Amino acid sequence: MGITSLTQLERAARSKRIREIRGFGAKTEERILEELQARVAAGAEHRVARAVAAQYGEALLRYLRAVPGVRQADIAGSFRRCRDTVGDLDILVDAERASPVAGRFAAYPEVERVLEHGATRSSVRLRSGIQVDLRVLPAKSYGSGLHYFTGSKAHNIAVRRLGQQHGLKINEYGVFRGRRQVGGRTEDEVFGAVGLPWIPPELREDRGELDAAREGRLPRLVTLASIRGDLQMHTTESDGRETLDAMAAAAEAMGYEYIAVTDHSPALRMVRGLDRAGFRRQMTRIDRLNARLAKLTVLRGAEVDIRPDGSLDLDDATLDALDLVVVSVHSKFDLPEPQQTARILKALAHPAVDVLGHPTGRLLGRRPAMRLDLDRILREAADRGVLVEVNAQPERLDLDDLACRAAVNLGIKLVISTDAHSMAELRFMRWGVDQARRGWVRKADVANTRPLERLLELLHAGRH
Ligand code: DGT
Ligand code: CA
Ligand code: CA
Ligand code: ZN
Repeated sequence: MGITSLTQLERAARSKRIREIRGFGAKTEERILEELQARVAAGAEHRVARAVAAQYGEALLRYLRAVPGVRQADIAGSFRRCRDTVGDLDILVDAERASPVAGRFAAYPEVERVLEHGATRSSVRLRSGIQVDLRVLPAKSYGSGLHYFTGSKAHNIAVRRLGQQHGLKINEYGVFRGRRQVGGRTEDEVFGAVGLPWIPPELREDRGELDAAREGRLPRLVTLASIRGDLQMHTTESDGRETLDAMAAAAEAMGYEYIAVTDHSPALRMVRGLDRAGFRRQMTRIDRLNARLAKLTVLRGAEVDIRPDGSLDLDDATLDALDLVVVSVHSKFDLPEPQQTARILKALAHPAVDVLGHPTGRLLGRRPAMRLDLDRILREAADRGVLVEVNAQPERLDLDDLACRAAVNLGIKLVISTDAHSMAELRFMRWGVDQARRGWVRKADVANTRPLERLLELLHAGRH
């Protein structure tokens, strides 16, 4: 139909022209309009997934760092705080006065429109629709500028107030006592001026990080390097795009010690989930593969559907034979809260369950979290020793930051998994780790930072 924009798509659906195409009907038009409505409701046309912003922002950052006279450059703002979505990108540059950085920024090939152009402050819109604000500061202000533009606003205000108590003025240009600058070259100097250690950007939301810093109890956050394996992924046996062998080879090349291959159960018909016999064959293939693999151990897993009534979509004997059982909701996302909660609680009560996958079912900008009593579900998981997933798919990031923190406070062990459907998606681990860090998650809180034996102990402790 020659449609190239969402506006055109909406117009075509409203004027009932889409149903004239073979294979499309009134139902499709309805679904398209619903989806467009959901995007507006979720603010999707204004915020982009952080992983998407990274593709544009990190390329632009490399470009800027290569401009003559640029000494340092960083992406600040919500991107640096690792929020799941970002409204715009804020890039900070430390450059010599003579540097052509502002002009080069405006001339970047991806720029669609220059919104504001000046020597120290510019703003553009990229062809991808993402807006980028650029600030150029001298080296003596770089740390305070980075702190200021990293935010959050609430954190900044709290730090500035602390500064006032110390008789200091803190802004993006530095830390000042009267008219004399006493700091601001680095972020360490900014925090140091108010008697605090450096606080990781992920925590800067005015959610207690200043008190924790003052009392010496900032969490030592989990890092990507401490992840030893990935516990959810799919292969061509269900809806993955690559074979078991290919996924295992990719994971081994990444230096992982173990992975769990978790193809879907039969209820997910559209993805050709495995039935009992299918899982038996898959387990045999995994056993043979393990015999060949030098370093990696492949756990025999499944991502089993939680049916609307809370029962599991696989028989007990097969569940028992598996090394790792992830249970997730993939249907009936719109049940009323009491039913949805009861559904998941019932699934958690099954003795074979190891991990609760993507617990709220949200898809950023497309589908809100299910209505459920998450606190009740997390407490049940804690009581039963069920691990809870932080799904690292950039559109899921489920649990979200606050739920991660709630889970950790309940003593739950989290699992950060990519839910990869291809080898490339194994790299999504980064987004999951960042999300967990926003939730104050430490290495010890994450099951897949443990060596295989410790992980298996944890899984067995959970089987009841
Ligand atoms: P976003 O872009 O909506 O995802 O969120 P941010 O946090 O990146 O917000 P943005 O781009 O409006 O501003 C970047 C940072 O600049 C923000 O995190 C804190 C700082 N900032 C902006 N406006 C103010 C303000 O009025 N007061 C203070 N203290 N800081 C501000
Ligand atoms: Ca921003
Ligand atoms: Ca901004
Ligand atoms: Zn799933």
